[in-house]
Amino acid sequence: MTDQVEESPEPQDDAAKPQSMPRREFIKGAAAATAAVGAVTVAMHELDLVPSAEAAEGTIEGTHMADPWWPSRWGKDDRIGATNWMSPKTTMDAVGLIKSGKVYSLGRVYEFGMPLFGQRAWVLRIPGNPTGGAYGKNQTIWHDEILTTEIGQVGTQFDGLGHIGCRTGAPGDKTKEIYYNGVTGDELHNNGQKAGGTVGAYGLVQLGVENVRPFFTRGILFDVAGLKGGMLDKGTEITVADLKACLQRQGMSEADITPGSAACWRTGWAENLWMKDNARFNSGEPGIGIEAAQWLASKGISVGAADCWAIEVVPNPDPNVAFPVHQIFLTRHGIHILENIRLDHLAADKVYKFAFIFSPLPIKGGTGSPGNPIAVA
Ligand code: UVW
Repeated sequence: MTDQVEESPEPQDDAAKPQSMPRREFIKGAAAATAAVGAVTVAMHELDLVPSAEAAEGTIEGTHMADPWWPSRWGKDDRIGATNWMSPKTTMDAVGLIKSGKVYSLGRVYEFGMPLFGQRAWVLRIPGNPTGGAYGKNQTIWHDEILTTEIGQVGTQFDGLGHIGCRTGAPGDKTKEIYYNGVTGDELHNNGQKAGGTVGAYGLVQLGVENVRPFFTRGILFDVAGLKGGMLDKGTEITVADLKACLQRQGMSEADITPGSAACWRTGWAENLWMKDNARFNSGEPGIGIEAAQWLASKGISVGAADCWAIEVVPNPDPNVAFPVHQIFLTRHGIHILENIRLDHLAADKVYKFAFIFSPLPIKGGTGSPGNPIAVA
């Protein structure tokens, strides 16, 4: 690869790590470690997230967010992040991977009872039976649905660049909440027109998911569950060595991860626990950590995807940090995230390279998108 993405900075100061933090306390630990002042506990999840408070101006010392991540390599006005890697050339490269024409659905069914993060909800109702009609002599009747949900953040979900940022100042200071390419929380909600004022409630005015380009690109599967002989447990970090071992086991090399690729890793988490043991599913997960995220970012991937709810190891082995991979991908590098996908069928067929196709719903101002990505082998 000629045009490498700049590596992210070195991660944490190990000396600062509490040594015996219970796993379920990890995010509370993160808040305490940043000396949260007057932070309000919000029961968002079994893991009780606490918003952290204090940080250095513009960055967070001693973390993967220690140096500024803007302007983006694609210029200060860029709003589409790593989808910039995709081009007609990468599309044709993906077409070249189609050999059998077999199509695999990577999306999960959206339904009542699927595991959800925190207090998110899935409420689908059909008004009337039928909803309308009958119309005309031919007596046409129809059904509509009403859906109440966090439309981009439930089930199989694609994270847009407005989903995750980093608070680098005092709580409430929207000018110090920083997202991809230095966009501030103030700009995200009201374009900076009302700095410090009421935020707009009608969708993000920047970095909304409608900006995302459709994906038709090279897909790569890292079958980590296959490598390890079964489902990884929660809190198990997938390392760069693991990803390299997957490539070797699969007869591939690092050269297979070309700029614009969709990188997918299989942990076995959802295929064993989805709607079978939601409490365990939600209690944490295996996934990549900071090291692997930085390595994948250095390869120029456009999206990171996995068969678990956050794609990253939860709890993180460093109890001082919460969802660092989300920040490395979305906030630092503009790399999208795709959660809760199916990969078991690809692994069963030993399909490790494929055309990855997904067009996120262009929901204006949305933080993410549901949908059914496909792999064509
Ligand atoms: C958060 O929203 C914190 O996580 P996710 O993107 O996994 O839903």
